[in-house]
Amino acid sequence: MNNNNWWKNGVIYQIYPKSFQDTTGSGTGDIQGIIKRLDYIQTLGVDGIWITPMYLSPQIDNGYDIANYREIDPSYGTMADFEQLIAEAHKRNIKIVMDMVFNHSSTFHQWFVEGEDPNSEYHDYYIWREEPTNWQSKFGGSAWKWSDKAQKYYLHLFAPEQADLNWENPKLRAELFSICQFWAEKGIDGLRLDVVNLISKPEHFENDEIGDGRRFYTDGPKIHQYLQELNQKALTPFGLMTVGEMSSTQLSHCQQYANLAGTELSMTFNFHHLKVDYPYGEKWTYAQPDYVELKSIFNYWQNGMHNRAWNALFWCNHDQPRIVSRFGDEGEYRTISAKMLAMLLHGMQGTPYIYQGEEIGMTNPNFSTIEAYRDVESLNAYQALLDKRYESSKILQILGQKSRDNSRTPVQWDSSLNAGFSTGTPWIDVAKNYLQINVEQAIADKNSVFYTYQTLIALRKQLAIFTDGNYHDYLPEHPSIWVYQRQTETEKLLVIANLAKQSQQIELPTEWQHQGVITLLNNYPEQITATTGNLVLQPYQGIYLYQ
Ligand code: TEU
Repeated sequence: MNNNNWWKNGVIYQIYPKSFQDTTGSGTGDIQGIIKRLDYIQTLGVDGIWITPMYLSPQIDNGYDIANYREIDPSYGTMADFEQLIAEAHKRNIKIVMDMVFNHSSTFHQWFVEGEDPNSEYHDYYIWREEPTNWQSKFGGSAWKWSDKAQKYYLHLFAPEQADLNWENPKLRAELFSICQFWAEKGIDGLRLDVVNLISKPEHFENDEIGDGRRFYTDGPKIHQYLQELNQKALTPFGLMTVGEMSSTQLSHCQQYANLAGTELSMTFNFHHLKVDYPYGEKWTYAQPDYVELKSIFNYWQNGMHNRAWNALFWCNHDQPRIVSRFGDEGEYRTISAKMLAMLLHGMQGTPYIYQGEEIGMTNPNFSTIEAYRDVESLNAYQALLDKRYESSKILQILGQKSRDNSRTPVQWDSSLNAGFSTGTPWIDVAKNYLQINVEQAIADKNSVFYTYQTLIALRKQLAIFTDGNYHDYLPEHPSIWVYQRQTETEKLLVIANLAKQSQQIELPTEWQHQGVITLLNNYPEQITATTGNLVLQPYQGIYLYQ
């Protein structure tokens, strides 16, 4: 499949299949459900769909614990269903990007089941030590687990059922490259590579006296060598677009990971912008976001990657809370603030990703009991905070703001039972506001968030400024107003956003104070004629001025 950089002015829609659409009454989403909703996705106008893992898995981490990389998990359907999905998507000129988890496999994978035996050829597919280091799993607790069979510890940066793979082993690497070829020959168009910047471990493992160990394996010693080999042997030969999920990464590495020459990956996700409500880097706190820090991070990455490498842009995914709950307003300004947040992100350089439900302004579910939570990370955090003597009510407040479950509630399709997601009992509760917030309502309401996303996707194709313009922040120090300019030799775009619930006034940059400025987009009805210096911004107002 010819790549031709379709993603440079494209937009990608992320599907978390378990929560997307169930067609069997099982309570979990399936491939036929995705096929059923392709026309809806096509209406939005996106160029591709990223689907999180649907491979055979015991579902300890909802599919990021893969037990067979070449088999579709029966809960999602059959390989024939998947082949039908590829064909139906391609009929609609929608590309399919699959999620590949190459940092670790499930401990139920045959490689690990046999590899626990030190004499097995698969033993060296994993990382074993006689003595553990003090490294911590990202889901809490030690990153090492004892194996009686092996009489050694194995490394697991995530759940104990997710054993880290040993990329030092050329046979293991060849297995993974062959898996890419298998799916490329099925007709997929790209891969999202899960925590791929963690695959290169240090030669010697030592305790981390100042951290949780991530500094030893993040953007590790051979990471670029491994990614170049992956590119040469498994990506370029099949024209696969790739987006690397880069955990705790650095700009200097992403400039190389996503270099415009395409020698490693097409683009990278980083998460620095989604830690501005983590005081001192601590996720499990109830805190408000720091927008000065948010603007600074985007300024750093937009300018650091411009003309060198390619960003993946996102607010939401299956690991993050819903953005309208996080940086917007769940109440009277929900649609207004959701539109403003969409305009802020889609005005930048990079490939925007829209997470299922984001396009209709879905919110966090605000679960009131721990029994409603499903995610291994959430449940581990709950117990860890209980152990620290936190009140349960306080922990639920924190989980309600920060947990990954927030984005994993079923897509709200309509106001029927279970929001039209399933005729069975959903694996996780539907958010209670589905009667008011659902796709059917959004499509019927020309003023809905959906049509703002549809417009933004179309604008990215119509105007080169979105793809090519540089980035300049006009108000870096303002606590709740964001004004940035994109510019090329022939076009200028001014993106203005009020991140507060109160009206605020700004003075327009002088080069924008004249006739002939076009209001390209505005989440309020009145038109802006930027003929004076001052501009009153309504609560959560977003404006695109163009010239
Ligand atoms: O996420 C890795 C990652 O960086 C985040 O999951 C983060 O570390 C975690 O949420 C703790 O805050 C990828 C997948 O997106 C995630 O769903 C998987 O759980 C994880 O890798 C392990 O495969």
